[in-house]
Amino acid sequence: MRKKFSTALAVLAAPSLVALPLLAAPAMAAPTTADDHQTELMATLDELNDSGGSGTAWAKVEGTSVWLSLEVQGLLDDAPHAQHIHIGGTNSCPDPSMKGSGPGGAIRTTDAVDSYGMVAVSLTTGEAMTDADHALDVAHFPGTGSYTYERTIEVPEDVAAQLADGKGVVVVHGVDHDGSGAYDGDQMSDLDPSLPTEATDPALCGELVVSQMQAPAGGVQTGGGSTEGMEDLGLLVGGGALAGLGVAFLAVRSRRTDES
Ligand SMILES: [Cu+2]
Repeated sequence: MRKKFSTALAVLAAPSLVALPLLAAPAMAAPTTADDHQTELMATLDELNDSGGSGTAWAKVEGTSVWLSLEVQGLLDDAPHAQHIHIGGTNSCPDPSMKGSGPGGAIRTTDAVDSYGMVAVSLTTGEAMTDADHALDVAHFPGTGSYTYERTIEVPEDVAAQLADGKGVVVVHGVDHDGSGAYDGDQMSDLDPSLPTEATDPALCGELVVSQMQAPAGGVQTGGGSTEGMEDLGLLVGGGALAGLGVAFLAVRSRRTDES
């Protein structure tokens, strides 16, 4: 199921992008300058659409460099979970009880766009592109229901400034509404009509708020199978799984420095 799904998506990737005006980040006329100092943010990821999932996200913004870490549990297994930072709207998560246009009143991605806005950053794995055009690059999103994600991403200045301002919202997608164990059903996605709406409906949402808390220095809970869902295990070789996240952050930063 997973392979077939990914292959179909790869084939459809190019045309589907054209059909995604709602996801495109608006061009900013006069980009503001991101703060030079480091801002730390945190989001509690709450379930939408009774997804059964939960999670936490941490972010650090320094200039236009954004380090992100996600811990997610309880979503549909063996299925890709697109994940993004959305910016815009009221920079908030929708009321989980809002009635959407999906099956049985499920909230579809576009139903809540007034709340969380559009995709600003695609939280893909490995070296995959991270702009809004890659919002459905499903081959490069986590593929299990529980996973740990970590990546440092260069973002445009206006995006960094808004994130540092506490205006980012993390949204994780993919909900098995009917409990069949796969993305299926009659209703197609509001983002890509070739996909079931289950594949793109929002499952988790959390507002990235400025935090005084340090990102966990002793390492987040990277128990047993927490990395199984990563498409690219190389992502973790930098030490994220064993060393603390703070150490991993420094490692990533120094590697970046070496390369430049
Ligand atoms: Cu999204």
